[in-house]
Amino acid sequence: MVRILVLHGPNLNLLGLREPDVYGSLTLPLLDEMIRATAKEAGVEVDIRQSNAEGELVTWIQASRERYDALVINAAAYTHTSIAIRDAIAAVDIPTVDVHLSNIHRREPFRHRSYIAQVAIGQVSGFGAHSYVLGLQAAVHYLRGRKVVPQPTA
Ligand code: CA2
Repeated sequence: MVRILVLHGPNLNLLGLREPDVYGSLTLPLLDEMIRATAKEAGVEVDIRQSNAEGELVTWIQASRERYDALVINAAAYTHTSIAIRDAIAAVDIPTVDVHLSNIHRREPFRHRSYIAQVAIGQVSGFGAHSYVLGLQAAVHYLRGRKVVPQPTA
C-alpha cells in the first residue's frame, strides 16, 4: 500500500488555540483526524508528526526514504528560511507537496519565498485545513499517475 508521511513544522501545535483569524479554529488533533479520513478514503497509509525543531524535521525527512512513497509538509516558518530542510527533501528525492493553511503569497513579502516549493512537485496554499486534504490527494494522484518506464526485453 502507498505510504505517505505528513509533517507539521513549528508552532502548528498551537493551531486553534491562538490567531484563529489567520489560521482558523481547528486544533491540530482535529486537523490530523481530517488527514487520516482523507487517507482512508484514498486507500493509502499515513503517518503524521509535528516538531518545533528544524533538526528533528530533517532527521524524519532523511529517514522517510526507506519507508514512504511521498511527503506532505507544512514546514511553517522554516518554509521561508530552511536550506537544511530543502536539502534533505532534495536528497531523499521522494515526491513532496508543500502545504500552507494561509495563502503565503498574499502575506508579508518574507513569506513569499518557499525553499520547499523549489524541490516539491507542487504547492497548496490558502485553503485552511483543506490545504492538507488537497495536498494529500495531489500526492496520491501524482503517485498513481506516474508513468512506468518500459524495461527493455532481453
Ligand atoms: O500558512 C501556513 O500554513 C504557514 O506555514 C504557517 C506558519 C507561517 O510561519 C507560514 O508563513 C505560513 C505559522 C505556523 C504557526 O501556526 C500558528 C498557529 C496558531 C497560532 C500561532 C501560530
